[in-house]
Amino acid sequence: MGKIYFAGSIRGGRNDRVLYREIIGYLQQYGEVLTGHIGNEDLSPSGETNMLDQEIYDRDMAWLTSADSVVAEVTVPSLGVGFEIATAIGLQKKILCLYRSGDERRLSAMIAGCPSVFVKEYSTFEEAQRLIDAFFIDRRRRHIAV
Ligand code: 6K6
Repeated sequence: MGKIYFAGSIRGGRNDRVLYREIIGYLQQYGEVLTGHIGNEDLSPSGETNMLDQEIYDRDMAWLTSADSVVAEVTVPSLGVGFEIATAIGLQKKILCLYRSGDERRLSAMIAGCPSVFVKEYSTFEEAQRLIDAFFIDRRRRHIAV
């Protein structure tokens, strides 16, 4: 099984942290999730104080480089998640962006309009599960076909 880099907002805001944890749990059937701490409910926007920002950056970039695929929950806008998506595109990773549309907000055109990522809208966790299934089952077929 491959390695999965999950991206979700930390300093951008922790409102979706419970959902991140659920998504991470679901992703584990498809591979090793490198960034399980993003779903950690105890992680505050300023938490994990024992690591310097540069150590976090270095570790996450190494994980991203080693990952086979990237799944990002992009509903809460996050500079870090946007940066990771752009970096993953440069590394030619397969990328799934999951987004919950709302009345007020719209996804950044730099993600919504990017042809190098799969952007999928959903509203319930069950819908997110089906989108994740489709993303990984499609990947497996591709592997078999090659
Ligand atoms: C933890 C809590 C607050 O700050 C931290 C530092 N710890 C981080 N640990 C791991 N990954 C991080 C951390 N901060 C940012 N990231 C990465 O950037 C994650 O992989 C997230 O996908 C993304 C979140 O970026 P921001 O801009 O929302 O923080």
